[in-house]
Amino acid sequence: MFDLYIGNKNYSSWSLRPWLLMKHFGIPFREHMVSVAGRDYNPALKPLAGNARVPSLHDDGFQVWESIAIAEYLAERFPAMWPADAKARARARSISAEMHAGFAKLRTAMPMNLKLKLKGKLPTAEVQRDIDRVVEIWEEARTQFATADGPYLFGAFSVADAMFAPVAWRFHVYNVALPPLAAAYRDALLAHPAMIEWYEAGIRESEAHAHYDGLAGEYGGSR
Ligand SMILES: N[C@@H](CCC(=O)N[C@@H](CS)C(=O)NCC(=O)O)C(=O)O
Repeated sequence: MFDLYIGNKNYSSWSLRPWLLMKHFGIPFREHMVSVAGRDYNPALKPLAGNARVPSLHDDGFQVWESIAIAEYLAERFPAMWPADAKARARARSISAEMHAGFAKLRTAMPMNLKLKLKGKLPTAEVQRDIDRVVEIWEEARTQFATADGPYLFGAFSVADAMFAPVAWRFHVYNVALPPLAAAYRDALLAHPAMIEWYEAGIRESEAHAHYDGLAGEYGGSR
């Protein structure tokens, strides 16, 4: 039996990734929520994961941590989590790894916080570079690799969509202007039933963390 340890749904973008993947593919799991406060890691989480962070997947007690490694572990059992075509699969892996390793400027300037209602502001040049790269990745996948099997990056929902899902919330909450293809893909992610389930649970949470909430004023909005 799988146990998935996640952080607060309002804030924990990394936790959303494996949670969404498991929900989309109908994999049964027990969900356990721990409090996260924007720390790089938390020694209190060490019993749950070697890296002292969430998400962490336990498979009958065996621990798998790091969102991309959790996705790979699951995909070994459920190969449909990656595109069937070898080149599409390779591209899906490249962009998933790029997401896992990069986009620090975007992540720092626009942390996931589902409760914020913002007007938005002009991104710095560095943040805009990250935004432009996300748009480029999405447009390339949708125009060169997507099959007719769905509105997601490679057609049917894959690990790559789970990896980019929190970015859809960021673009939405921080009011980032997107060209039409990227906007349509963002909207497809936001309309996913499991994304809606996560959002509705997230906005009901009462815990508040200044680290994430403090940005509301900067972007002309409120919590
Ligand atoms: N690279 C890790 C990042 C995980 C991470 O940064 N998790 C945060 C929550 S989103 C955490 O556990 N922080 C500890 C805390 O704030 O207590 C992954 O891909 O899973």
